[in-house]
Parts: sequence; C-alpha cells; structure tokens
Amino acid sequence: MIRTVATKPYDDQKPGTSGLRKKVPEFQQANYVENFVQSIFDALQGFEGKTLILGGDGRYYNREVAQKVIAIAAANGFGKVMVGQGGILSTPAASNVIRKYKAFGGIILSASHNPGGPHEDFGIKYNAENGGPAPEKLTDAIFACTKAIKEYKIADIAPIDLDTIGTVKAGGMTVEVIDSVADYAELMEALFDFDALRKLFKSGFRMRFDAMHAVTGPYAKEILEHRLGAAAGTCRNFKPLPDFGGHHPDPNLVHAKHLYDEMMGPDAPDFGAASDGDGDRNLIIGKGIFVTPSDSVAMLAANARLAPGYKDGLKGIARSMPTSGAADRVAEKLGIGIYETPTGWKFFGNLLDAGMATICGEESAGTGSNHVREKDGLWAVLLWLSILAARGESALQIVTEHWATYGRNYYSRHDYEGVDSDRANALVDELRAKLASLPGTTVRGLKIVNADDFSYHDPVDGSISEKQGIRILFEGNSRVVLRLSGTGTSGATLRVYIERYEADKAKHGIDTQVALADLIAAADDIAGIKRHTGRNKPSVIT
Ligand code: G16
Repeated sequence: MIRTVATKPYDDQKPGTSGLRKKVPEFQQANYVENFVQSIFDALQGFEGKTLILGGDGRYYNREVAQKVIAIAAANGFGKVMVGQGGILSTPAASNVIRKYKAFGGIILSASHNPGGPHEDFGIKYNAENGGPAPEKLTDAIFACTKAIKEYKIADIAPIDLDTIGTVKAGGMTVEVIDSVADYAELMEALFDFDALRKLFKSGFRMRFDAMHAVTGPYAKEILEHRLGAAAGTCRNFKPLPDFGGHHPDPNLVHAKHLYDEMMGPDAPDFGAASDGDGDRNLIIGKGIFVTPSDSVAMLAANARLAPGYKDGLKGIARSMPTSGAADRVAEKLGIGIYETPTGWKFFGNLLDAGMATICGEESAGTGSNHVREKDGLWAVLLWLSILAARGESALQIVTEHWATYGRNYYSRHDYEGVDSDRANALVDELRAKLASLPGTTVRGLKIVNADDFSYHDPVDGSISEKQGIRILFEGNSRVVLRLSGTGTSGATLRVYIERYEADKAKHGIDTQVALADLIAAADDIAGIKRHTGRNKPSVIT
C-alpha cells in the first residue's frame, strides 16, 4: 500500500559542496529524511519505471535510511532499486554502477571524510545518470522543493534483507541487492595491467593500505590482496565500522598520522596509501615522501600513459581553483587543455562528459578520471602502482624528478574548524570589501598583483558560479586563497590555501611550512585570521 503523509518543510536542507550533511540527530528528526528524499524525487522528472542505484559508506544510520529510500522510491514509481549489499557502495563504485546499468540516477548515503556515529555526521546526495553529483541547477531545485514540501509518498513494505544478494519484489517495485565490489573491481581490471601489478608485488614490493575502517576495506582487500597478490596484512583497518572505530576517516596527515609515521620510519614499506569514509579520497605517501594531492594529480597526469586505460593520452586536465598550479605545467608540456573549476566534484562532470578533460584533481585529496564521474581513491592508488611498476623507480625518485622537470609548487592548506559562523562570515565580508584596494600594495615584502573573488563560467553549459573563493596573487606567481568550506556540519571551517612556485631545483628540499612562512604571515595580515577567528593556529594543516 502506498501512503501519502502530510509533512512540514525544514528550512535547512540546502545541499552543500557535496550533498546534504548534518549530524545524525538532525537526520533523525521526524520526516527529515523523508522530506529530503521526496524533494529529490520532486525535483526530477521522467523516472517512472526506471532504475535507481542506492548505496552508502556504511556509517551509522546507513541501513535505516536505505530502507526509507527504497520505500519512498517504490511509492514514487521507480521500477527498480539496485542496492549494494549491506546498503554499501563506495562513492566511485556507485558512480560506476549508475553508468554501467544505465540507471536513471543514484542516491549515495555518505558524509564522506566526516566522523560517524550516533552523534556524528550523516549525509545524502543525489547523482545523475552520468554517474556524477547533481549539478548546481538540480541541487538548487531540490532545495526549493524542500522549502515547499507538504507531503511525501511511502510504500508500506517489510524491511528488505540487504545482506542477501538477489532480487525481490517490494511495493510493486523490484529490489536487487548487488555485490558491492564486483563491478568496480572489473572496471579497475579494464583500466590497469593487473599482470604487471602482480609481478610488482611478486618481486617483493611492500605496500600499506589503510582503509580507516571505512568503505574501501572490502574493495582494497579484494583488489590488492586477492587479485594482485599483495601480502596478507597489506590492508589495515579494512573492516567497515558504523563509527569508523571512533576515528575521523579523513586521509590526511593528522588523521592518518600513524601511516605517515610508518612511511617515514626505518622499516617503511615501499608505498603507503589511505582512503576516506566513502572511498573517493586518497592519501599517497611513498617511502620517505608525502605526495601532496595537488602534486599527485600532476604526477598522475604526466605519467598516465603508462597504464593501458590511458595509453592514447589525455584530452585535458581539470583542477579546482584552490588546487596548486602543478598540473597546469604538465598540461602545457603535453599540449592539452587545463580547466580551473570551483571546489566540488560536480563541476568536473560537464568537462568529462564533453570529452574535454580525462583526469581531474583537487587539493582535498581527490583525483579521478573519466572512468566514472566521482573522484576515486583506489583508482589513484592503482595508477600510482602502475607508474611505479612501469618506471621501476621509487615514489621518491618520481617526485624528485618531476619537480626537477616542472618546478615545485610548495603548497599547504590551513583549516580553522568549528569557527563561529558569524565571525567567519565577517572575515570574508571584510576581505571582499577591500579586494579592489589590494593590488599594488606590499605585505611582508610581497607585492600583491591581483585580488579577486573567483567566478566560474562553465565552458560547456555556460552557467556561471560566483563567489567561489578569494584569491590574492603575489608577484612571482605565489598566492593565497581563502574560502569557507561547504562540507562541515558545525560552525564554519575557514580554509586558507597557500602556494609558492619554485623553479630552482637547488631550492626544492625546503620544509613546506618554512618555504611558505612569509605568505602565511601575509595572509593573516591581510585577512585578520587570528583577529576574526580568535585562533592562534589552524586546527589542521595539510
Ligand atoms: C567534497 C567535494 C570535493 C571538495 C571537498 C571539500 O569532497 O566532493 O569536491 O573538494 O568536499 O570541499 P569543502 O572545501 O567545501 O569542504 P568529499 O570527499 O567530502 O565528498
């Protein structure tokens, strides 16, 4: 039976950088999930009888919400829901499944790298038929529906057994529980030379992969240990847990410090990597060398031809605006296009669909290619392994040689988390108001040549996205970028991105924070970071 249930709108269901993210208790309010899911369907057209993909990162509340989505999808007229076993699909795996089975779209239950548990974060996002995050036009339409919603439709069906692979009928709709890993592993086999990777591991190559008790555990175990023959124990923390073992599944130098320490230690394996809550981010650490995400996208792009999936070369590279310019130099050398987009993977979709870009990357530990329409943590790991295998060199050698060829972009991001929202907005407003007066002035001996608020003109659909980050450009191509995060759930997170380009090989061995010290001080002088936030230092430095 289908029920139509009267409801009242919530006024805070605006999707952020990547879907709606809130604390679990907020999602547990009466009809909160139902309202949002119904609003997604209200904003869409033409899905009657079609297939919806459903999966999540396995965090607390994943199963309950998966059941609700199925019941609401049935009541709204979907023909079929394909759901990952246990309600689990990594974000890139979900993107792949949407594309592979030509689904109408998909719902992904994830708050990505944010912590999980009864008092931590949850999230819901919609991906369209190209497998990518809903574009802004659609997220705006969803938000408009959440503000006007009066009722939702739900089918009275018994909870689906999400653990048993197979097909059942429910509420006039088909529900198919699929293996969460198989389709994704098959896609990776098509892109990479698994024989070459097996040889690498057979030769004694040692690796450590930390799944951080998040969704990539089963994927990494299957691909690295079972299919590629990496030694048992290569994958650590591989069992997905609803609270990620009490940790923060964010693969950065703070939350994956144990991996960093191991990789810098005397008995370090040859290669270390980690992924986040929903499997789209990656952390790459070679023996004795951390590779910044911005450098990683440049190095992957420069060497991608070494993997079969990219042997014909790249069409173009896209990076988010705050990501360093390292990839620009690679694109220039390869003679291909380079595109600078706002933060958010959704902005890459058009470029990938139009065949203008093949590899995309972001400073926030995200790299991916046109194989799906999301960033993909394990894909980045497999491409790095393919490059290491083909070149027969260590990560340290590859990085050093890359800098020698292209120059080094010293780069760091300073995050001020949980800042009072009014204070953070005041900082941004004050800075915006003085942008026009900055060019020509000198701060800490650094001459400002330009200052603006980034605005993106999508070359494919002509849409314009404004106020996407404040850029302060200094003489010599150094820059500072400031913006507020769109993924946090408590207060505001101020992100300060600092970058300096250094062509001289003799100056490539400086500690990053030392190399950027004057720019960091200048950023505070210009934006009044300490004054506005009341903080003496960032909460996280990456
Ligand atoms: C999401 C987006 C990314 C973005 C990141 C950080 O990643 O998909 O495109 O770079 O958030 O965004 P912000 O700086 O606004 O917090 P994820 O891994 O959280 O889905």
